[in-house]
Amino acid sequence: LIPIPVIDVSLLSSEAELENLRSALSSAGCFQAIGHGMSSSYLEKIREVAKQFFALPEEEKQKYGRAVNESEGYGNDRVVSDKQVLDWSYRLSLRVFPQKVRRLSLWPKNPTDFSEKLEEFSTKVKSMMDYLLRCMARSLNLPEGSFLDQFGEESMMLARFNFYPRCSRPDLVLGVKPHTDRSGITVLLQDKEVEGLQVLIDDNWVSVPTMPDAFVVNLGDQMQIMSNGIFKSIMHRVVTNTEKMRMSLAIFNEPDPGNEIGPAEGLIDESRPRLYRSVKDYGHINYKCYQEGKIPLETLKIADS
Ligand code: AKG
Repeated sequence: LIPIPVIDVSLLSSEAELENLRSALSSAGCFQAIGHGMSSSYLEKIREVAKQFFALPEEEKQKYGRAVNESEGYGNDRVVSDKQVLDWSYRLSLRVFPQKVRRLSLWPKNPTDFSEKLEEFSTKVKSMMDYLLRCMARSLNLPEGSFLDQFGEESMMLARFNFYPRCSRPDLVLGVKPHTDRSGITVLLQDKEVEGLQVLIDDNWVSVPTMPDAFVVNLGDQMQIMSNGIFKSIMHRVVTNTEKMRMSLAIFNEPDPGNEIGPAEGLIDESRPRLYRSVKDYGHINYKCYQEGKIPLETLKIADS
């Protein structure tokens, strides 16, 4: 059994926990974060507003329905081809940062405290992510801001509420197909009780156990680029379940698409040549590559490296 690393965020001022962080991200590319300062009763409130929203009648939820070719709003898997097996899920995706890009008309009015709770939660998650990005740089002996500065003041954060209904044929359909995140870093609040998330470690799909008060932190493609391939962007998927429905909330954080990002200078030397070229708006490249059936990170690799 391959265990998923657990990192205590409150201990990251110690060299020993920093080393655990470096090791988790360079081997697994993910970890469960505890000691982050958000209480179980607080996390319960976030889960509660999500649950209340998904429990609304379909026509009420459709008021926030996603338009064709848009990424924000409520709906199912986006259709990109007639051969596609659709993911077995309902999603509500909302951009939360920078504040000016919020489309508040898509933020549910019901439950009435939805917006307030999302605003508060995403602000807390943002400050935890900023801290983790500083720790990640320190764990590689880089200046603290090496990654955070590349994200910039206007880093883009998207919240995605996922609802996976029961499914009679888990052998035929997934909740989310295998993918790596295009983000730099993703923080996921899993369902309290129902497992479903699996990560690919050493060619094995490993179930991420539920830990009610922990966040799953996944590294995305853009941190693999910035760390010059030292940190891994984790491949993951969600399986379906005949017995129980499942919910999760993912917060994706990616660098300001106007910023050029690339491997941190301190991570390039003769023994470790530069693996990736610098890039702007990786999200766009990522989307195009998926449509064309290419692996996005491969297209940015420098030849002979
Ligand atoms: C996604 O929203 O991209 C996920 O991977 C969701 C993971 C989960 O539901 O645990």
